[in-house]
Amino acid sequence: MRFELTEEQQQVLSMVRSLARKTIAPKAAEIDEESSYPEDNMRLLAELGLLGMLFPASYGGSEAGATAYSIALREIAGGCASTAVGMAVTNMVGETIWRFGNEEQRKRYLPGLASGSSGPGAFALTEPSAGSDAGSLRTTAVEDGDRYILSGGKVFITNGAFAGVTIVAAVTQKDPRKIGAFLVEPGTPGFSVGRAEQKLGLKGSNTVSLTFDECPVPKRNMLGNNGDGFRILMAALDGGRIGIASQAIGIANSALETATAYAKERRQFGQAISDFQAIQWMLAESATEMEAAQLLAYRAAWLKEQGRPYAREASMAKVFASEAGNRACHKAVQVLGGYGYIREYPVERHLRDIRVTTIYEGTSEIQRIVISRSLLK
Ligand code: COS
Repeated sequence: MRFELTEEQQQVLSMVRSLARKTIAPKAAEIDEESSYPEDNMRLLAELGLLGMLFPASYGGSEAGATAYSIALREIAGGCASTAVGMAVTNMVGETIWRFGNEEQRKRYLPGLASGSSGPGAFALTEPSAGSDAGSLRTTAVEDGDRYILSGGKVFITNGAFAGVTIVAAVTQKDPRKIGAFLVEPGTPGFSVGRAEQKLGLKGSNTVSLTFDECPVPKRNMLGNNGDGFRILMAALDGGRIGIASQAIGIANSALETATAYAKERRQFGQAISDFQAIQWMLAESATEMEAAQLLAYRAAWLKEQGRPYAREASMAKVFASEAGNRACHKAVQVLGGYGYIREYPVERHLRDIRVTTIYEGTSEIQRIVISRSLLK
């Protein structure tokens, strides 16, 4: 067993950490304050090959592997979590098209996603009445000659207003479990985007509802075969969950770093507050939990890279990293006291940004279902 990054992974770490700290982090407070989509950051990520990390160079990607991707996402999240979400969904969509798409679909969509020229990717599964119960979709796709007619609506779709391609799940047959995954382009008749949601955190990420009003999608835009959709989307979410774990680790590490520096500077009762055991324990607990989260995320990413089953490990990494990360951000605010609660320091943003990591791409409760099913089957 070797607890070491490869030379390439180390290079990704140095490059992305420096980008995140020097260029991305300084703009994060403004992006949050103005709830503005981080277009410049996304352009930078594209230039550095960070939007197509999970598919080959022949389609414009950088094929860096799941571990390097997890490292890059973690570092970007530590700088600006809103930017990291846009990056995560674009990579997940690209990987899904690469894994399940045919040659024509790969050529049509992957170069634009990686270079940013087509806009980011979006992943439209969730509906008003189908969240955790992803199999209860109501959006339908009815066969009509050489196309499907999509009708229905999606909610909470990241990147939705800017996406160059959106993977849309819809029921294609009488059996509601028979789901198709469609590649839908902006401008398709009947496809419209709702207004951006006002969120607690991740304010710079774009979250919208999508409506499909008799929207014709060519048959050639279906990923895989009719009925494969649920499996494809669940497989995409397995990888996405390593991404959310990495994102939570990045946010929490940043909060811990701020709390540690603050504790050494802040003096009360004639000494630095870092001399008090109460503060030391909070820092120690957060550091220990985030280290454990990191090991879980690395292991899930490693299994994925080996082509071995990793759904359970991805869920373990996601549930642990997001819950421990929330605890770490909560403690960071506590260490900073009143200064943790105001915008002068970034920890209040970290606390708001990390909150959703126990919710999206499968709640903590869903992760526990996935883990326990794999134990009990
Ligand atoms: N990879 C591949 N296939 C999978 C899979 C996975 N990770 N998980 C399930 N499947 C397949 C199953 O093998 C099954 O196929 P068969 O019918 O051929 O046996 C099919 O999908 C249905 O699976 P299952 O019966 O387990 O589905 P359930 O409705 O019981 O739900 C959960 C499974 C709860 C795990 C799923 O609905 C889920 O992950 N929900 C959360 C959704 C989510 O993360 N939403 C966030 C959206 S993005 S913000």
